[in-house]
Amino acid sequence: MKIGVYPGSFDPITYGHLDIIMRSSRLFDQLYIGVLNNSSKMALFSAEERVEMIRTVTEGIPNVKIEAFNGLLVEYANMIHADAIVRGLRAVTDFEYEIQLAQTNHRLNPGVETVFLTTSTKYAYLSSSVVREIAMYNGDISQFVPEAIIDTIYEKIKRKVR
Ligand code: COD
Repeated sequence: MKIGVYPGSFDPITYGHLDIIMRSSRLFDQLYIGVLNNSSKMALFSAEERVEMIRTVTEGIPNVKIEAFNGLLVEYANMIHADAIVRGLRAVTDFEYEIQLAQTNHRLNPGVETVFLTTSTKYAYLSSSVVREIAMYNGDISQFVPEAIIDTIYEKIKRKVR
């Protein structure tokens, strides 16, 4: 049984993330989505809220399991017996960070490989921070995130800026 883990902040999940989830779920028997819960990284949504939003939008994908994790990714990957870490690449700007992360993780745990999926071109520009910024100014985010989580995003931002 091949196990993959797609880790990230997912603050919030976007169509770009969802595209990587759908495509990588076909490459593994079981795909874990690991939501980073480290307190050092300031997130708009709590880990529980991010997990819940991902659950909502991945309901139809049977081999996906969503969990929050703390600490080092390689330790989480070990715990769930992952064969590979999945990451998405949008542009060369992602590459420097991603290669450093992959090489560090491989150094820490040579038993887990990192595999990269290139973004679908229609989502190459998309990031969670773009979604947060547009929502902050009450802009239309419907082409960036699934409809089922749009209200949750606006409500959270309204409460934060008050
Ligand atoms: N199209 C394709 N891929 C995309 C898109 C898009 N539009 N948007 C994002 N992605 C990809 C990203 O490139 C990334 O691969 C993934 O989706 C998740 O993105 P984010 O931004 O939600 O998550 P990150 O990059 O902040 O996640 C960072 C980690 C949580 C993986 C990292 O910080 C981590 O592992 N932290 C734990 C501590 C640790 O082990 N550190 C490493 C050793 S120093």
